Amino acid sequence: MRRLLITGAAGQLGQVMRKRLAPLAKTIRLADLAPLDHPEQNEETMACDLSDAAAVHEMVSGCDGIVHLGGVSVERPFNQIVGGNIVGLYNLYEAARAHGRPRIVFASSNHTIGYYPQTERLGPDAPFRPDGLYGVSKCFGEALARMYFDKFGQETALVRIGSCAPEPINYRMLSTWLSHDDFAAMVKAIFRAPTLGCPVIWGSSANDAGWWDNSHLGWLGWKPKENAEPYRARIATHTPKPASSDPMVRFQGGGFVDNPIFKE
Ligand code: NAI
Ligand code: 15L
Repeated sequence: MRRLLITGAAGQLGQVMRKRLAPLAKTIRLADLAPLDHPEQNEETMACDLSDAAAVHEMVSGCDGIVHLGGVSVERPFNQIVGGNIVGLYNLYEAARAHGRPRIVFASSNHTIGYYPQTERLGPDAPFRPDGLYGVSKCFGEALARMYFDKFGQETALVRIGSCAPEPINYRMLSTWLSHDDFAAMVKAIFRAPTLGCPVIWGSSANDAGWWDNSHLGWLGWKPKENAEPYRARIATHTPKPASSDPMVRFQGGGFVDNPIFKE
C-alpha cells in the first residue's frame, strides 16, 4: 500500500500497531482526537474527531487501507459513545465510499457477545448478546460494515477482539487473550488476502482455554502462534480464583455485564 490509515493511533493498541504495521505501507497515517507522539520518517499525523464528517473525509482521502481502532473502548454514558462509535462509524464508511473503498479492519469487540456464558463455544454466526451500550455500539459498527459490503462492495474484517495486551493477567484472559504479535499478523493477513468480503474474525490467540471458533477462516492464512496457557500458573499465584458466581468466570464479557447504564 502507499498509505495505511490507523485511527485511534494514540490509544493502547494504536501505539503498539503503528510500528508493527509499518511494513504494510510506504506511509502510515496516524489519526486521533488525542495528541500523537512525534511521527517517525514513515509516518504522518492528523488530528481528527470521528464525529466531524469533514475531518473524517480529509483523514480517509488518499488512503489504501484503514485499521480502525478509534472510538470509545469501554462502557460509558451513551452521549459519550455516540460521537465516536455511532456517528463516527457512519462518517468513516461514507468517507471510504467517497474515496475508493479502501479495505477496513474494524476493531469490534467480544462485548458484542458478552452475555454468552463461558461454557458456550461460539462460531461467527452466533447472534449478538451485547453486554452494555459499548457492546451495542460495536454491534452497530458491524451491521453498518455489513450493509456497506452488501450495498457497495466495501470490504471489512469485523475483528471481535478479546483482550489484546502484552500478556494475560487474569483467569478470563486465559480464554480471551490476543497477543500483540498475533493481532499484527492477523492485520497483515487481512491486507494480503486477494479478496476479503466482510468476515467475522475472532480476535484471540491460540488459547487452549479459548471459546471462539475461527475454523471458517482457512482461506485467510492467519494462524495465531501464542497461547495464554503458559501464564496460568503465574495467574494462579497472583490472583485469587473468583467465586463461581463472579461474572469474571461466568460470562464471556466478564465484569462488563455488571456495568449499569452509566449516566453523565
Ligand atoms: P484506547 O481507548 O486506548 O484507544 C482508543 C483511541 O480512540 C484513543 O486514543 C482515543 O483518543 C481515540 N478516540 C476516542 N474517541 C474518538 C473520537 N471521537 N475521534 C477520534 N478518536 C477518538 O483503546 P484500545 O485498547 O487501544 O482499543 C482500540 C480499539 O480496539 C477500540 O476501538 C476498542 O473498542 C477495540 N478493542 C480493544 C480491545 C483491547 O483488548 N484493547 C478489546 C476489544 C476491542
Ligand atoms: C474491550 O472491548 C476493551 O476495549 C478492552 O479495554 C478490554 O476491556 C477488552 O474488551 C476485554 O474484554 O478484556
